[in-house]
Amino acid sequence: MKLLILVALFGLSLAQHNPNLRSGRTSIVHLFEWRWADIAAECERFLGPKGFGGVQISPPNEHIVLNNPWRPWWQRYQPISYNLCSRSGSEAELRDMITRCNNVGVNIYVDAVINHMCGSGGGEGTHSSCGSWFSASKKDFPSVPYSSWDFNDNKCRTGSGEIENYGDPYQVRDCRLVGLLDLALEKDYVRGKVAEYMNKLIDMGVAGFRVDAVKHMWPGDLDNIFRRLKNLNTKWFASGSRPFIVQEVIDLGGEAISAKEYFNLGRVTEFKYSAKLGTVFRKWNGEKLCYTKNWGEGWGFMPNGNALVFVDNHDNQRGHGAGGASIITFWDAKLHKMAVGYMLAHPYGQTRVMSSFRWNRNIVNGKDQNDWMGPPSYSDGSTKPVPINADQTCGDGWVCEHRWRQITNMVIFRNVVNGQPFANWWDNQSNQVAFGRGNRGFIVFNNDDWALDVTLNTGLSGGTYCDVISGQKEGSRCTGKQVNVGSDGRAHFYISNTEEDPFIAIHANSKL
Ligand code: QV4
Ligand code: CA
Repeated sequence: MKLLILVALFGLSLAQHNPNLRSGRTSIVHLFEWRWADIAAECERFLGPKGFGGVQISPPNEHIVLNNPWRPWWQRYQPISYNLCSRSGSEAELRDMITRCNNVGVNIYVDAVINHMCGSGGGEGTHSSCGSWFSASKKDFPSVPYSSWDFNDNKCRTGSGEIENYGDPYQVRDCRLVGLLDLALEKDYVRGKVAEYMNKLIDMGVAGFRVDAVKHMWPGDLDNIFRRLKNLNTKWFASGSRPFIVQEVIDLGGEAISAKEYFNLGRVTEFKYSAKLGTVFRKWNGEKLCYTKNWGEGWGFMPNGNALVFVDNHDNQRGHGAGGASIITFWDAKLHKMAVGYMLAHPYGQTRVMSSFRWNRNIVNGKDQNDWMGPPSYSDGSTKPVPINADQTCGDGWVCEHRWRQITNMVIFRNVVNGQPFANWWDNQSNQVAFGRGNRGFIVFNNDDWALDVTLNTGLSGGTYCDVISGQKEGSRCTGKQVNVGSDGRAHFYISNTEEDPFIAIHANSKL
């Protein structure tokens, strides 16, 4: 009996590591600050057909609306209630998006902000995305409802009520993160309200959650909440499917709280991956691409089955949350394409691609003065739609990295090589490396300051392949480079270091 219970509990926790991706799809894209109507259209016209597995959306719940600074992106990380009207749209639009994305095989993952409500200095009134009245000073949020009893202030022991020392796990969990009113998640009532919110989304058809600020919540409280979650909606998912859980824990080492405290509850964001990949591609601190032969657990990253990996995220791309100068974003387009290509070719982790908006970046003494700027919007503060140009890129300040040919084609590459082992590694003891995935795909990088000119064993069957970086296969021809693989699996590669994209990728489905 005891054994049975153990097996059941273990099974439950492992299930929450599964992103529930459908039909050979492997990657998630974060459509940061997109409107629900645009995501629905993007699922149908692009993400579904191109093999994307899912979308991480911005927080869908009611949030504070701020004037100073003007409508910052981070106002959505200050909940006012669990009503589903936000800067991205109404509840009806959210429901329509979830349905339409599910119908084309694309999952929706919700960014769940459950550690706190708005900042203590958030004022009083109806400056909220659904117009609900609230009072930050009285800790009164009648639309949930939460009252002052539902917050942690008595539990927090610091003089300021703020987290003052990240070396003290009690402060980190029980005090306010940058002034944000900290919820008492030990209370059955609060747990119930949070679970009710998440279960409503599960019933609407979402596949899981990116849970915000997990370091600031006790694993035991989260365990209790996650156990209250329903199985996924059987209209789209196999019966008994558990919601996927990605926990945001920034653990670069050296803090009191480590990522592994949360491993049994779901996956965890691996921030070391983002920081290290940046240093490697930038060749900082003596790093070289050849040192990534044992990339993954060999670099001290968490176990493969626990990791959610990314090149950059919405915080570190603008210097928030463990954002260092090494992080590679769309602002460094050439390096970004290579780093994302590397991530998508490599078997380690569940991959997430960032899709950003442009802002007026203005770095003074290492700090971006405009790191607060929200998405492209009209003068009334409402978010602009995402227009699609004739060449399939996006307009109006939407970067759409996921639509860059090199990145889209690597999302497809990852689907094609899914389940294949890491194979046929080669390096020049510097920044030229190559590796394959079984007999299904092969990729070659030149991040040195000289040309790459070498014949390599690709592991692929003989034939002519289209490089999916410089172009792709269209009908019976390649729009970019061609690679001839001999019957012995060997192929010659030449990549000039001055090329716009100094890497080549070929796979089973890009064969002529
Ligand atoms: C200010 C002062 C405080 C003061 C407070 C008083 O700085 O010292 O106590 O006023 O009210 C914004 C402002 C911040 C302000 C706060 C409260 O930037 O200056 O405090 O609001 O009004 C995002 C942004 C934050 C933003 C927050 C809420 O990054 O700048 O704060 O949203 O709007 C740690 C965590 C990690 C976190 C990361 C950024 O361990 O969990 O920092 N990452 C997640 C999200 C992130 C989000 C939050 C957590 C909070 O990914 O986007 O923060 O939900 O590493
Ligand atoms: Ca907390």
